[in-house]
Amino acid sequence: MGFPKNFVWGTATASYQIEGSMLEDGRGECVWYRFSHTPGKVNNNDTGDVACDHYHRYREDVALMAELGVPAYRFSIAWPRVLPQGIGVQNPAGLDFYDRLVDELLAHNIRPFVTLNHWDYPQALQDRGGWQVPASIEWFSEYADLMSRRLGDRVKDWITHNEPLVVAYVGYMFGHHAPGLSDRVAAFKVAHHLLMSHGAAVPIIRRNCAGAQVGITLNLSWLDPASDSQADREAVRRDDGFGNRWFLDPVFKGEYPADMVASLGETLEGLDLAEIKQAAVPTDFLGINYYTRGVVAADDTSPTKTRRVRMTGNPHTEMNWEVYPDGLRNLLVRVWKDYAPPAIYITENGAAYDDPTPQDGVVEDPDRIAYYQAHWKACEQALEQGVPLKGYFAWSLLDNFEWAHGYSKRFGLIYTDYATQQRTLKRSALVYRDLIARHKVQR
Ligand code: IFM
Repeated sequence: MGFPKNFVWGTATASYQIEGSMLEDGRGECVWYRFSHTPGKVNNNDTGDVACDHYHRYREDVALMAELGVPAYRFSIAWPRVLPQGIGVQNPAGLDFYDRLVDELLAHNIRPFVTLNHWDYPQALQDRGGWQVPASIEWFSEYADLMSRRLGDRVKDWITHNEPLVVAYVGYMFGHHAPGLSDRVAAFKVAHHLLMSHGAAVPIIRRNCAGAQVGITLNLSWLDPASDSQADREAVRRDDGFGNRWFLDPVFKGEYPADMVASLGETLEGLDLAEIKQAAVPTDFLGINYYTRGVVAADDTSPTKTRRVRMTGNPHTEMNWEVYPDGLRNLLVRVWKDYAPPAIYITENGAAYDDPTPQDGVVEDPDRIAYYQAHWKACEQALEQGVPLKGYFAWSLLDNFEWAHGYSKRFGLIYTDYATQQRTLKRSALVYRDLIARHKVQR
């Protein structure tokens, strides 16, 4: 395959999804702790209290990465583990944990990519208004300052936020994620402050960390119209505005998309939309999380509504997401042409399947292998078209806590037996190992 020799291959995780030890060693409560402990919010009332017990087993997990020859690892910091109240008093045990993790990675020649906000948000700050209030920008800046001072001598790759869309819309508009609100006005405030805080944090990280490469990760969709009708094509335009341009335009152009501002009207009341120019600080890369495409139709019940159409011709994963690798290539080319980021990383891509239990020391997962291979091909095609794609992170290293789905969805390259915490490589991990070995850079 035509990947450049310096292409960065990695795996990704997030703190709440794997660490466990929720209130151990001085860690403060996070919004997902509160949410998952509220009956009925998460499938099976699962919580992240133990998850993959990575807090205690990180050495084993790093050794597994090394065994697979994975040269990079994207993980996130649990903000309330290092600042239990979100700001102010630091937690030495939490800071030490991330020191040890980074050192362990470097000792195994694995390059750490740190995400500051992958939804593990301090409950103490939520109680003060959370991302809905402008002070949240200052709070995030303090946290970014602390972590980049602490780790900046060893960590050079930084991601401010993971998927601000999901925090804002799924957490505050649809209520399926923490904090579980159904408030459209709040959702756009949250998106605004997340984007603004990205703009505030980037120069802080640069100041503290010589040679830092800083970016943001967005979950972006490739959208196709359900038919060739004008109504369906306009529906695509609206969904693109809502899900893609609402986040891309601020980061790369310093403005919100005018068509969306007009159609959202009063929903945006109270926001100083012009200040969003501060979100457009130069970033070194854009992280893109891609899983599936959307097929969009106009909704006959309202001129502004859209609906998603389930395509029956292609396979679907356990998340009921269509397997559509062409969407990844199309999306990469589109984002590059419309926004010209200096570099792009796929910071997440992968698939959940109903895996069998381990047999003879391995888990056979042919559907996941097919998914990955098709998406690697799409990356290769994007590279051939000139997209500055610098790396790819498989989601996820381990089966883990899949948010409102609890432990029912397995995304891992490595199978987690939650009762025993035994890890078993899936066949897809071995296929990924072989792909990486074929492209290995001698360091
Ligand atoms: O597990 C999540 C991850 O935390 C964020 N991106 C999507 C993944 C799969 O749903």
